[in-house]
Amino acid sequence: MILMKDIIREGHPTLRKRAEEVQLPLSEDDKKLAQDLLEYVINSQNDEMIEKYDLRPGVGIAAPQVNVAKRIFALHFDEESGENLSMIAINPKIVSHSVEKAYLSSGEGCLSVDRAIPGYVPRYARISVKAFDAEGNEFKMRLKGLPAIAFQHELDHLNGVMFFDHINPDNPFAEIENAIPIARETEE
Ligand code: K1U
Ligand code: NI
Repeated sequence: MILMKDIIREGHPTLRKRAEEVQLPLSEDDKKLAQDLLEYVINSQNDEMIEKYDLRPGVGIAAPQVNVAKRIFALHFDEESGENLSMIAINPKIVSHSVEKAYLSSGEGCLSVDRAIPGYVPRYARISVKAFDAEGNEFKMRLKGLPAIAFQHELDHLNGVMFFDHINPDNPFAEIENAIPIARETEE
């Protein structure tokens, strides 16, 4: 089971590496890693598990964040979030994307970053993606809203990119052209 102690933090070199493609069919070790990543995000949205294991909530986590430089991540949005999406993504790719951008009006956070970094992070508003699941089956889907932003955040982790790399250093809250703001449910 993945715990906070297993998650590496900014400054660790693995977070800045391009992760390696995963060989298919998946090895048992890679399958276990993918399932452990998904388990972390599910547990981290459960109040009892948060309390018991001192977890930090997340909707996604990528293999490099547990110091494994492989192209695997997991995303989980429970029904309460209104999204109801749970996925393991192996060798994920963005096939096409909107011209329109989107950004979280509250900015982004990261399980590997222990400080608040203010600023807008421009992302594509809508993406068409493909990836393989833990059984090695290819799937394709379209994403928008918070799931699209989370997918791009996790894909960045596979390319050694951190969310704050995208923030305008001169004016973190500068208007982003042709972009829609997205408010989290907890926001007013
Ligand atoms: O990769 C990570 O560090 C996890 C990170 C990914 C992320 C997704 C979307 C926007 C920004 C960052 C998080 O999951 S941050 C926590 C979060 O966004 C969240 C947690 C619980 C409920 C709702 C949102
Ligand atoms: Ni992150």
